[in-house]
Amino acid sequence: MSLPYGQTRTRIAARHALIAADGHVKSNVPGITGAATVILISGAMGAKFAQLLVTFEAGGRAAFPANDLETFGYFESGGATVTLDRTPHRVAPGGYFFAPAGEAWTITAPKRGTRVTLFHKKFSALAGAPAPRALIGDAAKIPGQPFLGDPDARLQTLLPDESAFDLAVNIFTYQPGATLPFVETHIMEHGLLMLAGQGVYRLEDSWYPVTAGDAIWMAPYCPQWFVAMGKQPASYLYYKDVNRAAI
Ligand code: UGY
Ligand code: MN
Repeated sequence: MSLPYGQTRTRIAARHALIAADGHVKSNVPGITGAATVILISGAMGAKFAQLLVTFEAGGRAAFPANDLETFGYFESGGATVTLDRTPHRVAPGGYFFAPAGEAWTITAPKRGTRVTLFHKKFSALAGAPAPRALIGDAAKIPGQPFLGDPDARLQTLLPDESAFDLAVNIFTYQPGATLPFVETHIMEHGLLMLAGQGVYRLEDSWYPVTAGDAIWMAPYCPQWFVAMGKQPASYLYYKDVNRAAI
């Protein structure tokens, strides 16, 4: 359904943002060719990480050199070859990869229309902990665990729960009517992409109808709550910084 002339659901506040697909504008990003790339969340907004949505054409490519950024990539649709640690892996929808800081990676031979979300973060090392390792995974192989005992709100944890990792990326799936059990307020920052369904997201003192394709930024300590609504389950992919000291 198209929006009335001159309107958008997008809202950019100081400590949270909702970015609806109707306002997307492409950026040229060094290292990515043959793709439409939208930088949904970035330092320009006040975030300490970046969230990019990349839609590849056939023949598109992403090639990132080794640097101090770590990258998590999630394939929402299509498929492509991810080369990590000089090893190629064919990745299908639901597939994901993690490239630690200091490791080059590429995405090549994408099917036309392949949609990938990339999270980039400057790695924060932890004294005494090993550096996190590269990995390739498939969300379909990660069981959804009931969140705080609720079987209608299930969490898939895509990265290992180890102190080596300074970020987590999860998929949260809610049956219609299921909710986050309380309004969370926490130091961790979030970047989120609605993958399916719809609901209402509370961010600070605002309540937003949200739907598949919407992206959300939550600054540290942004009070947050969600209820899934409609006839289908709602699910979202989200980033979180974890496992590091407060100061
Ligand atoms: O992991 C989380 O903090 C998660 N429960 N937050 C959220 O879904 N907004
Ligand atoms: Mn949270």
